[in-house]
Amino acid sequence: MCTVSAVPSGLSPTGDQVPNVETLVITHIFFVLALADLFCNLWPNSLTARCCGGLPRFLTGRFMIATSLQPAGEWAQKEFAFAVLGDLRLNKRLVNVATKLAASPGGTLPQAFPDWAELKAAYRFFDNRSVDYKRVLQPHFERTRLACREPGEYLIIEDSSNLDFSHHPRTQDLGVIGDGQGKGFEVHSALAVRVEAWTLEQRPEGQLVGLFDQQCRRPRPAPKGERRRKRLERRRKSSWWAEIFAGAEAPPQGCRWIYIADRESDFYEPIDRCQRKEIDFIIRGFQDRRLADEAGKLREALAKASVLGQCTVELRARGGEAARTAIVELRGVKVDLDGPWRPGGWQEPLRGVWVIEVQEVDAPEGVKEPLHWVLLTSLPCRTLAEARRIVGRYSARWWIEEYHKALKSGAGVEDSQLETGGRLEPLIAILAVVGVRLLNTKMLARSRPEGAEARESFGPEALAMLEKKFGRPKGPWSNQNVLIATARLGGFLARKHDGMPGWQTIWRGWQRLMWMCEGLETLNTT
Ligand SMILES: [Mn+2]
Repeated sequence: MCTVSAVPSGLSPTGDQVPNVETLVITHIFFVLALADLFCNLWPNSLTARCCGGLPRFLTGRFMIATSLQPAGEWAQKEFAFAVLGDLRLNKRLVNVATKLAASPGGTLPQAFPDWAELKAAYRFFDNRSVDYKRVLQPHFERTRLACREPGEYLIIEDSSNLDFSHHPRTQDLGVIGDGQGKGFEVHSALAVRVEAWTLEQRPEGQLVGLFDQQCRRPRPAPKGERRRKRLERRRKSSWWAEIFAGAEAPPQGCRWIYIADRESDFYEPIDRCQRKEIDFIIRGFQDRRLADEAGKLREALAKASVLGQCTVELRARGGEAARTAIVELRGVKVDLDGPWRPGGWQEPLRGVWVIEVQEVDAPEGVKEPLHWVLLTSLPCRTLAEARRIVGRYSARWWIEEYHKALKSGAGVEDSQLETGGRLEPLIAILAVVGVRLLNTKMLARSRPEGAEARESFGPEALAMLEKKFGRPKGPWSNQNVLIATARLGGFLARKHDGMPGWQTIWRGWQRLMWMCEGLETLNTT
């Protein structure tokens, strides 16, 4: 389906832009096909090996993501047959188009469809308005949500990020982002991570399950001179947070979902939605809040709470400040919070919310803003051990930051060929799934550098290519050296002080590797 939607609606089969779009479509199909094969393969192996021991795969629930190198038709069937496009004929067409393109990933549309009638049908399909962002991603969401109903603990981390297309003046019909000057999209993602282990520092280690939800919007600027009441009535950015749970079934027994969001989401609606569905939450508070039934505010209650102890938080480099390990002091208190006013009246209080204050102590010199978090959570926080795990889980928010970086780099690799926002959206939907796969590879290279998942899933041809290009690695091919070699194809220098490769080089290298394998296959078959 990915494929399909990458050719946006409104495309004229005779229009000038057709060749461009074709190239783009094919390239991305190529990404998606190959990545789906490789990384889907990577993922269930490690999951089953790690958390499910010897259970047969069909019992673990992740069997549905397990695709090894399978024939194109089978793959397309699995990925796309269940997309809801409103018309079964469209599904049939979708599977057909994807199959054809999978079998001919290096070519153009006319090459994939030598028959003129079929080519016309493919263009008509791409033109169809039913093939949109949400529908492309729906099967992926459903698989993720189903996988999250297996017993275990899941972090569902939500955040938003901008895809900036300001530097493409020719692209029409984009949203307004940033300070109102930028143009592009706002992506709002909820990423599911399954917690599998805890480090000694009480930080969770886990496996990426997938996107629980994702929205892509082209925001319009707020009307000038809008009043507060009008603003509250309008559907605003803040109303999206945790909204995914409002219509969803609560998690089953033995299955814990912990919703994690930063202070953009503060505060009432997300907590209310989580409480109604008995979903745990850790949300960073933004403003001080009134307590219910008593005088006073949240910060005052925190100030009276006793200190539970200290722990450390790893901070990544940002805003010119280097990465550092912050030493923080923790306090916890349980409160009832007053409900805010919304059109229709005052809202019910939020009962029994734990609040943890995380305050950096002895911040090194030159640090402008010592770390200070106020976390609102459903998880009890009576002891230092409990508090440390809550802080550890909140720190796992960097998974989603890393994911958005992957998505931005992916969208940046080939962002210039489509000329309207509506055409770019389905392309972003495809890249969203590819980004999940790439993130998982990167995470495996980090958490299990010596693991063999990448070797198994890249397969002998890709490894032979890498070997031909860079020589045989000292040991066997591992998660880490496969990722590094792939990035080297994309321009990563891999010198001693270079650390791990960034997203740009990973994407570029991956793309090149796939083209090389394609060339090899062509040589071997002719
Ligand atoms: Mn944010």
